Amino acid sequence: MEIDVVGLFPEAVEGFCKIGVVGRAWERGTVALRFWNLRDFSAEKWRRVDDRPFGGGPGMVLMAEPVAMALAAARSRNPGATVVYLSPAGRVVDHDAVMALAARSGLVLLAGRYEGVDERVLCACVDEEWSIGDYVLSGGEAAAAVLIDAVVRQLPGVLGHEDSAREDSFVEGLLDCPHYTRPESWRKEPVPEVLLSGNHERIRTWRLKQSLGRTWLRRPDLLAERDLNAEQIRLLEEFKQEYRGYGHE
Ligand code: 9WO
Repeated sequence: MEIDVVGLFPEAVEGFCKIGVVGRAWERGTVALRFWNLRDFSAEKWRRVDDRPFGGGPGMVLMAEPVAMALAAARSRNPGATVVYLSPAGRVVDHDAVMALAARSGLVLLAGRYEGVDERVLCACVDEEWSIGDYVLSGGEAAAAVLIDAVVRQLPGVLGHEDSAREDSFVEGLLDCPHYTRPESWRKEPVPEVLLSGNHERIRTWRLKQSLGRTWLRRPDLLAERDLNAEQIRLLEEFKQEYRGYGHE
């Protein structure tokens, strides 16, 4: 898969893409990443790419021509790519959206700044608008980095043994279970003994029970969307009884 990032601070996204899972996928060639600075496509003095909004109002707006030229340059390297504008007005990304984007041949991600981008170039050159959540950021770069991370993780072979992707509890529609590592006792707090038992079946069911219980407590909306199997129903009931047994509501 090929991903191009276009914006005023592409180096911010590039730095993020050099580490961890995305960095390894880039090194291995599972994903090709390119970064384009809008200022390199300015025809104006001082590499200007923004100007005051028509109709008045605060801030500046990114001009259409540099954005169009940068997107064209990116698309010339990434033909057939979907051009995505990261914006609070976009459809909010969820797991299904990540999977759909990961199936595309390529993505060109446009990260805006200031008050936004001239609407005419958005209409002419952008295929889809996506948001990472209902809040306003200072620019689209952080959102582009989040989207790249979520999408690249889903590319074949990226997460080492494929199970990791499937076990990503969100794939199951459940929140993750708690995790522990050394020391066994930290500030007098122990690790749950089941995790030290070496009994893999006990550990599996404990982790599933914790995922179900956490989802029930923190994100009941996720539970409402899915059918639980007999084991999951039993484990969740056990969790609820134990939780109420501790005097919780
Ligand atoms: C600024 C603003 C202020 C009040 C109400 C709505 C607003 N929208 C914007 C806005 O979109 N400003 C931009 C900065 C221009 C486009 C890039 N920027 C941005 C992207 N802010 N927040 C995002 C973003 C992207 C993806 N997911 C969530 C937020």
